[in-house]
Order: sequence, then C-alpha cells, then structure tokens
Amino acid sequence: MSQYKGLLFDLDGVIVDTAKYHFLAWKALADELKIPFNEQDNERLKGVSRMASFEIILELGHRTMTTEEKQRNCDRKNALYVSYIQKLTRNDILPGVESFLTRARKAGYKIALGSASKNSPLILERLGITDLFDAVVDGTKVSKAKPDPEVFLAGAAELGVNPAQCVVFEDAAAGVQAAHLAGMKAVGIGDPAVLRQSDVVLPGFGGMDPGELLARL
Ligand code: B16
Ligand code: MG
Repeated sequence: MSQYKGLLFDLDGVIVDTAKYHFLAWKALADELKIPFNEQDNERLKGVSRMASFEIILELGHRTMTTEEKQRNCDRKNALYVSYIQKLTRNDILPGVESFLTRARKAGYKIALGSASKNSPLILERLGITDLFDAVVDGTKVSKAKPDPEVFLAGAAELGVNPAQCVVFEDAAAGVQAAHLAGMKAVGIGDPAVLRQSDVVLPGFGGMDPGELLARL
C-alpha cells in the first residue's frame, strides 16, 4: 500500500452527475423570478452551498431579498431537486467509480465522502453505494464552504487518518483548493483547464487502478 491511507470523494460531478438536476431546479426558480440564468452561470454554483448558490443567482438578477424570502426560495428549489434525484439509480453512477471504490476498499484504503450537499445521504442511498463509505461528511456537518478545508479535515478526522495521508477527488476548482489548504493531494476529475491546480487530472475513473493512480502523486 502507498503512503496514502484515506481517500476523500466529492459527490456531485465525481460520483454522479447531479449538476444537471441542480441546474434544472435553479433554472425553474430563476425563470419564475425573471432572472436570466444559463448553464454557464450554473458553473459558478458547483461545489457552492445551496444558500450561497441562490445568492449568486440574486446577484445575477441585481436583486435583494430578506433572509426569510431567500430561505423560502431555497426550500422550493430543494423540493424540486429532491423530486429529480428520487429517480436516481445505480445506472447514474459515473463510469468506473464503483469499481474504483471497491478496489480501493479491498486494497485497505479508508474512504470518505466530502460534499457540500445536504442531500448526500439520500443520493448515496438511491445509488446503492452507502456501504462503500467509512465516513460521510456532508453539508449538514460543516458550516464553511469549499475552498475552506473544513469538509475534508472533518472527513480525515472521521476516518482517523492524518490529512497528509489523504487524497481528495474533486471536479470543482474550489474543491481542489480546499484539498490543498487541508494539506492533502488533489486528483481533479474533469476539465484540465478548470482543474489546473490539481496534482493529477483525469477525465474520469474508467479502468483506473487506485494503487497505480496514487503512485503518480
Ligand atoms: P444541496 P458537491 C455541491 O455538491 C454541488 O456541487 C453544488 O452545486 C450544490 O449547490 C451543493 O452541493 C449543495 O447541495 O442543495 O443538495 O445541499 O460538489 O460538494 O458534492
Ligand atoms: Mg463537485
């Protein structure tokens, strides 16, 4: 086994592509509020908490709201989003992820989820992969959003692994930054232009062996 002992996975964009459902739900709300919002704007919401996402949308529309109004709108967006993710199944797990997680577990690595999403437990359950995680740190357990390292430090603590022996898998630039601020290595999953600060960038997990990948860090 390598010098690394703990693997921390972001959820949206790494394990499952829920960004499209977040977009559809935010888009429905933005349309109702007559705020222009497109897929490019949606990029700014990746890895960002629900309330902070809505604040970005309000900023796009040059609008302000009271805390209560903001909360009500976030609740409406979430109800719509939850209705979409109820339909997730094992088939929605991104290619290669399940075999990578299974191989990593067999090889003795500890595995945690480190996500901003308060819906993480529901999503893992719908995908049928809850049992592959030794710890789940989600948006209900942390208060500071990525790039703050809180979510990954909490994940390492729950795993009982030193942060320097952890590797983070992330699709968002803010998540890569959070990993580095936690003193961890970061594997970027997705676009090398967005993830240029990562220690390694992969287009996805397809056929990747955990040991071989960690040897490249
Ligand atoms: P929820 P991650 C993040 O998940 C998403 O990327 C981001 O778009 C979303 O706003 C955030 O979760 C909060 O999600 O509304 O379900 O609590 O990428 O950190 O796994
Ligand atoms: Mg993500």
